[in-house]
Amino acid sequence: MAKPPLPVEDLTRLYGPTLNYTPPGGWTQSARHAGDRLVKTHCCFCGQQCGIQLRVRENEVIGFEPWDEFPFNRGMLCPKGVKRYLQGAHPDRLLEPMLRTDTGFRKASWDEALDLTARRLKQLQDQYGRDAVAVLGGASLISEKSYLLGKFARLALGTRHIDYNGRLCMVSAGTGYKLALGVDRNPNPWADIREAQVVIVAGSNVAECFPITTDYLWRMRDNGGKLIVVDPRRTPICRNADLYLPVKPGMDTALFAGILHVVLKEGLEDRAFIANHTTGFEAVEQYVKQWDPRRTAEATGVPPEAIEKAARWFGTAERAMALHARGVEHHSHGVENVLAIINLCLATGNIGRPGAGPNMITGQGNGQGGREHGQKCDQLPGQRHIDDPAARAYVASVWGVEPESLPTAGYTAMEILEAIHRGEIKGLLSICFNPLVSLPDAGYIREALNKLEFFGIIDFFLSETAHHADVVLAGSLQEEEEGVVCSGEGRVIKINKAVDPPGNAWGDSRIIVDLARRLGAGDKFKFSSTRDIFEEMRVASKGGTADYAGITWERLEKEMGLYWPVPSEGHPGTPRLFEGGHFKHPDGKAHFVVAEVRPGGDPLDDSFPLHLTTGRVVSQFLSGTQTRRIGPLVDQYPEPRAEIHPELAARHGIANGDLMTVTTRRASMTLPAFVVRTIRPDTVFIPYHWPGRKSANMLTHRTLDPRSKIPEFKSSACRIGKADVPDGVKANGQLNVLGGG
Ligand SMILES: Nc1nc2c(c(=O)[nH]1)N[C@H]1C(S)=C(S)[C@@H](COP(=O)(O)OP(=O)(O)OC[C@H]3O[C@@H](n4cnc5c(=O)[nH]c(N)nc54)[C@H](O)[C@@H]3O)O[C@H]1N2
Ligand SMILES: Nc1nc2c(c(=O)[nH]1)N[C@H]1C(S)=C(S)[C@@H](COP(=O)(O)OP(=O)(O)OC[C@H]3O[C@@H](n4cnc5c(=O)[nH]c(N)nc54)[C@H](O)[C@@H]3O)O[C@H]1N2
Ligand code: SF4
Ligand SMILES: [Mo]
Repeated sequence: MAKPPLPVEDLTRLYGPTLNYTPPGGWTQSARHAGDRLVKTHCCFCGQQCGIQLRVRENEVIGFEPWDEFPFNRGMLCPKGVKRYLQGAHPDRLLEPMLRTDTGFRKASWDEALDLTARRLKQLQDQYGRDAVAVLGGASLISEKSYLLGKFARLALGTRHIDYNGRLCMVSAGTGYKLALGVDRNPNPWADIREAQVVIVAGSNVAECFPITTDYLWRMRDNGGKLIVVDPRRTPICRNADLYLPVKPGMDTALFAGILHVVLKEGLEDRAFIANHTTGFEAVEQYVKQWDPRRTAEATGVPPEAIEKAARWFGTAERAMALHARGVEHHSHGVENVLAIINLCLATGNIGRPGAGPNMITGQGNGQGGREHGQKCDQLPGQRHIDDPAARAYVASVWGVEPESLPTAGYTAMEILEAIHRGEIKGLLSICFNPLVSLPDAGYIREALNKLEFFGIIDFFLSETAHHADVVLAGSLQEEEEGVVCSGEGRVIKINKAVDPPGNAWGDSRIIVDLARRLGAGDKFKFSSTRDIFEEMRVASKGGTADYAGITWERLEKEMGLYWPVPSEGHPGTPRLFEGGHFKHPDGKAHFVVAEVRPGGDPLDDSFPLHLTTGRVVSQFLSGTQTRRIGPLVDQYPEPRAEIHPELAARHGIANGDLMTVTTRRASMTLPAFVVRTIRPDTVFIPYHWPGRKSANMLTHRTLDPRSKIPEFKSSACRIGKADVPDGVKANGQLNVLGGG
């Protein structure tokens, strides 16, 4: 029986983010004291994983210092990194477990909260079967926690259904790289970017989302290299671009087919590399024949001369790289987009060498490590496939169980929510995920959450999703437990513990281990520290693709990280993959895969004639649970605005700052207009970091890529209009009048 929903607007009022919080000493760091400790670790936010030193006084992180020696960022940090330390002692920090009541939440003891969680999950499994309960994880978690969570789902609950928020992030890239190259990791270390003669950045707002990569691109240009940017918006990195290709949202496969067409027509391909190190070239060659510059230009909105220029630069360079992020991956043909980029690199022999290769720019803090050790629905530790009998046998032997007892592959993140909506999944345990804000079609997601018979959440802030939970377990920030993450480069690095969780909050790993014991699986979870978990994870990954067998915490500290695979303790690690043209498929070759142009899942028509695309701004992070609480970050960009071109604005009589509505086939949203010349006139952009009626995900649709199961956040059909605003309501800063929470 579904439970009646609590009044969410009330909860938002009761438990919404504290915005007027000012830490003691103001928003700048407090003065240094003699007794302060410095802890070398990494930023908890994006996949760049910048080195940082946290300044700690007693049991509180009170500031930071740059860590100049860490080679990736050499002391540089972005606006989020320098403010991350303000989360630990924030007044909204959850300091004890909470149970839902008829009107909100009450504090509970750990015994009460954990007993209830274990009992309800077990009851639901007894009543409806093991797969009636699902687990959701996250790629901000250190790898020890994601390994633990995968084992927890398979052994303590015995459910097939565990997946994670990285499913919304870059699984299209992972799927494409596995299909073409046999491994889901970036081919190049970032230092290679500086060596490239040409770099294409496709679908990434590098300056706002990966600020430190900007520096690598600048150095590449200082060395004489050329930068090509592919984006429907002229984002800040375009100031340094030599060529800008204003692609229509959703049309990257066609654009890269067009570029490859020119490369082949002009004979710029690397025939020797293709012959010796690849398969499948002929089919791709045949397919791109139809994508001549004129047809490509019509489909993509990029002028034919620009397509030719990009092809010539890329095709004649000795070392060329193509970096891509969510702009090409968040599509129902995200895998095709990625494959089209890889095909271009393979055809020109740009891979396995310094300054040459396709590379995905990793989003989440542990976006890479989070998809290596078994919190994906189809995965066992070491990036092994759960359907592979040898992988099952090996991991089962490490865990001390029979291979047959391991569940098979389950649903992906969005499919789990759909199964909840259908009533097939009844119970959910979620950590490090805020699906109500971050999944598409938020109205549908809210309905699903309200149907759950039991919902437990582990977080350190009360996210909007947690408003729907029965139990909220007060977990830990990254700096409150010790472990490893794998940065976007493929470099495994050490996260050091700075402080204990405050109040009566617990480390996430302690919560999961304790739950496993209460579910009767204690003998398989005899961990007393995250180091114990790491040591087991090393063994479980041994021989897998992401082989950590030779990694020790001590080596990571001493060597400033290690690039996997590291099969033995004497092994130096593998910064650059595929050197000498050796690929990870059984035949040792790279595989060309035809990337066919397909329409998106929410096509434009007369009623919805514009593209809506969504993404980020520099000062906010993901669903905003963390950054919407940090005053100076909020001040930089307090609420969503819809970016539109002056021509489009004029057509609708909208001036900068006016309230406007954006309507899709699902919902309508009212927000201020941000009139800018830097966007295509047929495209609207809204950042997605806010909940409730400020949520861009009310508007997005649920179509998934059939292979990666990523949602199509980057392209919905919409129409716009000037908002019908009641007299007296001014636009700027007045959005709260129209849309709560
Ligand atoms: N400040 C900040 N930084 C972050 C994050 C954050 O939330 N805030 N999140 C981190 C995470 S998890 C991620 S995944 C990354 C995301 O990093 P990015 O992918 O760089 O960021 P997005 O804003 O999602 O989208 C990137 C760009 O894609 C463009 N785009 C939209 N549609 C298309 C299309 O069809 N084709 C092409 N070629 N481009 C298109 C958009 O205009 C946008 O400029 O950022 C990471 N870093
Ligand atoms: N429309 C639209 N939607 C998008 C995107 C888009 O571009 N457009 N981008 C998508 C992408 S790329 C991503 S990555 C997702 C992200 O979507 P989410 O993963 O839902 O976003 P987060 O804000 O990271 O939510 C994580 C939650 O976990 C908590 N948390 C963080 N670290 C820890 C930890 O160490 N332990 C515990 N216990 N909790 C933790 C935070 O407080 C937060 O409540 O959003 C996706 N949604
Ligand atoms: S670039 Fe990413 S990792 Fe570096 S400080 Fe900014 S958010 Fe943190
Ligand atoms: Mo992401």
